[in-house]
Amino acid sequence: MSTLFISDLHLDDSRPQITTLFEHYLSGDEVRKADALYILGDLVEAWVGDDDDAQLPQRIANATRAVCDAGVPVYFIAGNRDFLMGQAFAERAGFTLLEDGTVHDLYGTPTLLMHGDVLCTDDLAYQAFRRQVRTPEWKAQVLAMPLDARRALAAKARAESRAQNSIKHEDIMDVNAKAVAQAMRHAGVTHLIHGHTHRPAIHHFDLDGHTAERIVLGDWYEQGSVLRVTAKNRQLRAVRE
Ligand code: LP5
Ligand code: MN
Repeated sequence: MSTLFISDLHLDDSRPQITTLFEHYLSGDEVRKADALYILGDLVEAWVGDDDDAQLPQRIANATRAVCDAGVPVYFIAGNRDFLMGQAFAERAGFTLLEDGTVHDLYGTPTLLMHGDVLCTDDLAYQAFRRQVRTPEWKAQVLAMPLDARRALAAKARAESRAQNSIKHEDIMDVNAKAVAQAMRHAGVTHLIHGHTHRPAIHHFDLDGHTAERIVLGDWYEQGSVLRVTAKNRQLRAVRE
């Protein structure tokens, strides 16, 4: 009995070995015997729409659908790289889309699940960008553009983001402790799992007199990273071939 969490795979044609690792991991025993698999955002490097006819989205859909067909539910929370993913792809891929900030019960422990970007409140430029691109109007306008134009826009946004990240202080790109406490308080939980920052760790801290736990998932740039939760413990570890 275990529940698995992954995020920040950033699947992309430039890292074919990671796509293969993802496929192998999803077809292996650990996943096939799990109670559920959660993907907490940034599954791909850049999602330009559910109508993308490239090979990668199809491979992803095949991999996750096989997990769900094997009886293991797959849940997905969008990240800042795949916020344009919608219900059409979720249906093809057999997974359930969850709102960022959903609380699920894990073996008796209510746990807040997020991608993590909303917690980075010191990153004012990013939060302004996020507010702009997450409105239904902005998304509809972009999704109405031809695929090629969306791919070009995503490439521009990636280049701009990379340039800005290189001059931002590391601390600005981490979560803000007050935002973490506020989100947990608001959700009424002492446990939080998120990705985004690529700083895998299990943090313990005091939240209004209770011991709270925040687990940060790792990225899949060079190897995989998975959190395995059971009724007894939580194990954050690497995934390799
Ligand atoms: O993603 P990462 O790790 O580099 O940095 C994130 C934040 N950046 C982003 C931007 C994404 O990388 C862009 C890719 C989206 C692909 C799918 C969308 C396709 C449609 C096109 C969308 C425009 O999320 C970064 C944070 C960092 O995490 C740490 O938290 O700091 O935030 C920024 O870089 C935001 C910038 O500071 C401000 C905005 C830059 C983007 C400008 C877009 C311009 C688009 C082209 C216009 C002609
Ligand atoms: Mn992210």
